[in-house]
Amino acid sequence: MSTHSGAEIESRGGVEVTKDRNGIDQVVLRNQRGASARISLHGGQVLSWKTERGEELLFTSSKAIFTPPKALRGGIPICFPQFGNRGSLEQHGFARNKMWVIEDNPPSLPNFDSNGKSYVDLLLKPSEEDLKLWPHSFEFRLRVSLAADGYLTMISRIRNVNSKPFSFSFAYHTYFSISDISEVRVEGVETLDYLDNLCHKERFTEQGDALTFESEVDRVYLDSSDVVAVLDHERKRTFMIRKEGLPDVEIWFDIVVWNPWEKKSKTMSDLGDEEYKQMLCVDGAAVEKPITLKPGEEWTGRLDLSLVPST
Ligand code: TA6
Repeated sequence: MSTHSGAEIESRGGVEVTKDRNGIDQVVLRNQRGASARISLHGGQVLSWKTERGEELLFTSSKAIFTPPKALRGGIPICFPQFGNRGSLEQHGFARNKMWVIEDNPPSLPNFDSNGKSYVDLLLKPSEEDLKLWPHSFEFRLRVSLAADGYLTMISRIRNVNSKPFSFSFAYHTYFSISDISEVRVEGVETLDYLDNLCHKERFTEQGDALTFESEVDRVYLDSSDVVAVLDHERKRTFMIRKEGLPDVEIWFDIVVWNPWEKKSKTMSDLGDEEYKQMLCVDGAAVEKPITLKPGEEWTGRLDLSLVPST
């Protein structure tokens, strides 16, 4: 893995490479006010996103398994080349279980303003083993950045290098840390159709004003607006989730909402029995309409997460 020189790290403001308990590289981004984000090269997974007061905004299970190749339960696992369970690939694809590298001299991204942002560019390419599983030559560049105001941005650029056309589904599988599932509601999915994973992906239309939680929820909301809010009444704060997709904006529009609730939590060895109360997954995703890339084509999926005070 290539790393940046100390001077270059300093010049980019607040990017540091450390190691976790297994000796796997992690990148810590800091902004000038003390907010931070921590990304593991295992899976390109954001493990932590903290406010300038050091508050952790992402959920990590107390029973998380920190040994590869299993993805750690929490943070923001990258689900690619599939979200869900289909064919020979493991659930949610292999990208979150692979080692990524830090990319040197990244090609400049369009409209990327680095004022006050610290960032890292990670790269995943298929190994020979991966190509046996999924015979498509791709390059997946992930830029994670932390802005001066604490916004966390993830930009995924997936290119079909020279393979025949391929299709993929995708998700930023985001585990938000919440006070209690009974105190939370999701706004921005009202009146949308959704596929209910608890009813064999049957299609329903959401009624009512905001989504609240009284039991297990596992839904893919379709063609969502590009802003969704997760309001935590107890903590008087709201997570804002903004998505943008290029070139075909309408593809990058699904929102996955998942809480396993009590019964399913008890079946999950890497989640505490009661921890479903402190987590909620609200994922920017492209699930219903997989993305197809011809040779040389590239798809960009951007996600901006921010935290705003709310009553
Ligand atoms: O819809 C979200 C979901 O597919 C749920 O069905 C549940 O399986 C969750 O993802 C977690 O999946 P994972 O493979 O991370 O345990």
